[in-house]
Amino acid sequence: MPDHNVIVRTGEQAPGLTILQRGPDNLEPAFSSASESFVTSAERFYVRTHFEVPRIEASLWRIAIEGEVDRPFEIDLEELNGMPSETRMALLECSGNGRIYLDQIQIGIRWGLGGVGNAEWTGVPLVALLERAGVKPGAVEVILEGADEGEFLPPQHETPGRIRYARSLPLKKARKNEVLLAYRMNGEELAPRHGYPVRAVVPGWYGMASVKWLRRIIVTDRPFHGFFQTMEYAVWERRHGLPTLVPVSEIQVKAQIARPAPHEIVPRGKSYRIRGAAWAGESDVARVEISDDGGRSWSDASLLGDPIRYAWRFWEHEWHAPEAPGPRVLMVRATDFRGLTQPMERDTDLRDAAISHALPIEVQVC
Ligand SMILES: Nc1nc2c(c(=O)[nH]1)N[C@H]1C(S)=C(S)[C@@H](COP(=O)(O)O)O[C@H]1N2
Ligand SMILES: [Mo]
Repeated sequence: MPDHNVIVRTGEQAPGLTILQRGPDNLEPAFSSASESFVTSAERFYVRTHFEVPRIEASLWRIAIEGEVDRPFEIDLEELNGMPSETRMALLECSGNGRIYLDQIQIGIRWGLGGVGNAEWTGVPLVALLERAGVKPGAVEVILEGADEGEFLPPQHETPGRIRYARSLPLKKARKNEVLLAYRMNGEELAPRHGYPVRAVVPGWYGMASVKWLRRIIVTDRPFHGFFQTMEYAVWERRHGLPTLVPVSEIQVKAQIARPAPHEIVPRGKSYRIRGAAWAGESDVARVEISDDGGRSWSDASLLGDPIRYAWRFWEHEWHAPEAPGPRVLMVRATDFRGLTQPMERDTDLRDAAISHALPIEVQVC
C-alpha cells in the first residue's frame, strides 16, 4: 500500500464555504449556494472529514477486496477505469445536517442547512467487484475502509488509538446497482477533499456511508461494530421496548428552504417566491407544504421537473408576505410516495443524527 501520511490542507481553497473546523476540514456552503443549480458544483459541495485528507499517488493506488470471498484481489485505477461504468445523480446529506436546530447539541460539527448537495457521479457498481471476488455463502456485510486515519483526543471520544474511517453496508444494499465506486463527480476527477481517487457513493443513505479515499472492501460474516458504526452515526431504536443502538442508514424525507435565507428581511405585503429542495432517501418526493405561521396552517408548494430517484427535487411557492411587520416563522415539510411525512417534533432517540423534523426558519417582515 502506498504511503499516504502526507496531508493536504483544503480549507484555503474554500471561497464561499464557511469553515466549521480546520484540520480536519469541515466546510459548509449556504444552502442557497449548494442548491443554486440542480447539480451542486464540487466547489459548493459541503466537506465532511474526520481526519486530514490523505494525499494519494493515483498510479500506485490499489483497492483490495478481501474477507469472505472465494477470490480476493486488488484492483488499480487503470483496471477500474476500464470496467463498465455508470453515471447517476445522487444527493449526499450529512446525518448531522441541521444540527444547529437541535435544542441540545451534542458532540459534533455545527451544521446549518448546508450539509447537503446533489451531484452526478461516475463509477463502477460495487456489485461488479463483489461478483468478481465471489461472495461466500454466509456473508452478511461489506465494510468499506478509507485511507484516512487518526485519533480523537479524549475525553471527547474514546477510541482504541489510531483508527481508519470505515463503515459497513448490509450485503443487500451493497449489491444494489446504484452503489458506486465513483471516480468522477460532475464529469471531473474527484477533488482530494471529496475522496480522490475513488470513493463509494451510496445513494439513498446518509453521507457517512459514502466512504472516501476507498482502499479496502472487506466482506464479513457478521455485523461490523466499528467506531463510526456504533459510537458515531448510530441511533437508538426501540426493540421490544429496549433501546438498541443501530447504525444510521437511509436518508429520511426532508425539504429545506433555500430562499429566503434564515433571518432574511422580506418586504411586507408583497409577493415573494419561496424556493428550495426536497429529497426522500429510497423513495421520491410526493408533496411539499409550506407554513408561514410556525406550522399551524399549510399550503402546497409546486414541485418542479420530474422526480429523479436519489436526487433532490426543486419546489417553489408564491407567498404573499403579511402586511404586518415583525418576525415570522416559515416551515416546510415534505411527504414521500410511501406516505411518510416529516415530523414536527424532534425524536430524541435519534441523538444528534438524521435531523429530519420540520425546521423553523425565522425571517423579518418589514
Ligand atoms: N474516508 C472517509 N470517508 C468519509 C468521511 C470521512 O471522514 N472519511 N466522512 C463521511 C461523511 S460523515 C460524509 S457526510 C460524507 C461527506 O462527503 P463530502 O465531504 O464529499 O461531502 O463523506 C463520508 N465519507
Ligand atoms: Mo456526515
